[in-house]
Amino acid sequence: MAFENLIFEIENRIATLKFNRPKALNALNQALLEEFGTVLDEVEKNQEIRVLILTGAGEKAFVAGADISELAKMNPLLAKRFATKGQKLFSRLESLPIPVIAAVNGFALGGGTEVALACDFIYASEKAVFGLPEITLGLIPGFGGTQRLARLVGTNMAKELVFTGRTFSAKDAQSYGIVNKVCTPDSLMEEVMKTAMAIAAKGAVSVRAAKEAIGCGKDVDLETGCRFEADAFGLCMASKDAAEGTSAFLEKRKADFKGSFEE
Ligand code: CO8
Repeated sequence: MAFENLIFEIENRIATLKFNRPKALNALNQALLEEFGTVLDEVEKNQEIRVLILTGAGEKAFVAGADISELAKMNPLLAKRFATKGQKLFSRLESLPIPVIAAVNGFALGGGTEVALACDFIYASEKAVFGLPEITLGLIPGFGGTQRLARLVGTNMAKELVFTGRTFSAKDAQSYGIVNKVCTPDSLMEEVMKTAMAIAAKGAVSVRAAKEAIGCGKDVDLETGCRFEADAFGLCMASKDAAEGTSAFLEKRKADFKGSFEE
């Protein structure tokens, strides 16, 4: 699929979406968000894709935020509409049935940190710079940042980061629980791909069920979450993958997962 502001590729069942406006440090403008929506349509439809990776084109940035030249011209109604559009898109990203990994290769500011927070987990280059600097523009995060950051790192740390708008390193992001792994710039994509391939080699039905169960648990009490987990566990037993995985263990061989249900 060809786009103006994105590069989207699928190889070995792993899809990679690269934000591609390097001259503007991959800032999210309206045209890019439209294309992002089209990519999500494809990822939702294409049953072959097992993992989606998000990263930025060029050496310098993952995404340096929403496009400030567009923001500056918006009246309040348009700004609200744009914020809502971005929020819906990031919620769709978060709700994809397959795992999504952010490979943060440089600046991830404002909307850049927000899109990474909507992914299942983040690997970052040592050169990555995170932050929600909207306060320095007289604004606040508008693509879900106040909500996802507070849920991930706790309200007090989120308040400090949002009130000051200060940027922070990949190492700091890791210590706050935002980043899973910090890599050298040269090894980032290799490390992300290794993890993506390890996930893609597992049973697609169980990976989806695990994502759904963990996602469900964020918003409900423990008992409800556990009940959901038991239902999802039962459903996994109806998959060919469960039959294959358990047989392979007992037969002392490597499982060959197909990702389908019993007919
Ligand atoms: N929007 C538009 N253009 C940008 C952006 C951006 N967010 N960031 C960088 N650029 C452009 C620069 O204007 C510059 O363009 P040009 O070469 O034409 O002058 C080019 O990218 C390179 O940038 P710099 O020369 O500034 O590069 P530096 O290495 O000196 O600095 C920084 C890099 C520190 C990343 C710097 O560019 C910067 O501070 N950028 C802005 C970061 C920021 O404030 N992001 C938050 C934006 S607001 C936001 O994300 C809100 C999300 C919710 C929106 C809700 C909808 C209403």
